Amino acid sequence: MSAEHLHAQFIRDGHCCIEGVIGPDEIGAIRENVARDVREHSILPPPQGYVPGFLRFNQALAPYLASPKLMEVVETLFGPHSRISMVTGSINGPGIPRGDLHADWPFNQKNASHIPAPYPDAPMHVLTMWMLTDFTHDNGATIIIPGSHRLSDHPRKGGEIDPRQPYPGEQRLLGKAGSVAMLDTRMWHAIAPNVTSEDRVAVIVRYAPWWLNLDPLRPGTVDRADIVEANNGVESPVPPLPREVFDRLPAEVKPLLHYSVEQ
Ligand SMILES: O=C(O)CCC(=O)C(=O)O
Repeated sequence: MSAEHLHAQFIRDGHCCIEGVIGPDEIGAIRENVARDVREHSILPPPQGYVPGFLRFNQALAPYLASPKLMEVVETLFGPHSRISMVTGSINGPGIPRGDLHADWPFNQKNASHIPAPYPDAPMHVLTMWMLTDFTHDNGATIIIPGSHRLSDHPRKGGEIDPRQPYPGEQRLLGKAGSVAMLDTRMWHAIAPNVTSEDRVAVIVRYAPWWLNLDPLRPGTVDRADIVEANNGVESPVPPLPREVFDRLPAEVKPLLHYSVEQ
């Protein structure tokens, strides 16, 4: 599918999927390499593996992070000078239960730093799901509600829509290993149960326009202290990128992460 078609689908449905970003010859080794480091550095216990700032520990995806088609869609949405805002290593292991439906930062109203609902109808942040195993119904392909990105709020506890319940029309983010799904972070989504005996392995990379203030995510900044820490916020931290990791990144990826290099 062309970048133009992917962009059109993203605008209409809130998501699209680029197939074959990582080729069949590379995917097996990358999956093993990523899974090992997610297990080693996870801040959550099994069946989940969750590593914020994953690029500090593992650069297996670095050659792909500025893939031309992906960047074409990101730049059509945000213009030039976009950034990678978060890189999270993720394993959803056997037995993981269904999660709550939610929108992601900066639209998630549970975060201390959020755009208050009713939020505007504009894409401002993209979640990309780098599928390192196939994403199937049984292994917990993410639950998504296509079209919900056009709504100005998301389900949450005590509200009209119970975030714990299945929602009419919900679908799954299915895809082959090596694919990269793109989601508008306003789109309602949830963790799905993994009922297989194998881990679902992924890296979640988020892309933001230069004008979105990422400091509330970044420990050590004034905005993190004043907006998040002072209010017991739940935002995942995005630690700075060590200079030696940045120096080894491919030239086309450096502009996406330059802002985040350790001072
Ligand atoms: O792991 C998944 O399938 C969903 C992850 C998710 O909900 C999130 O990162 O906000």
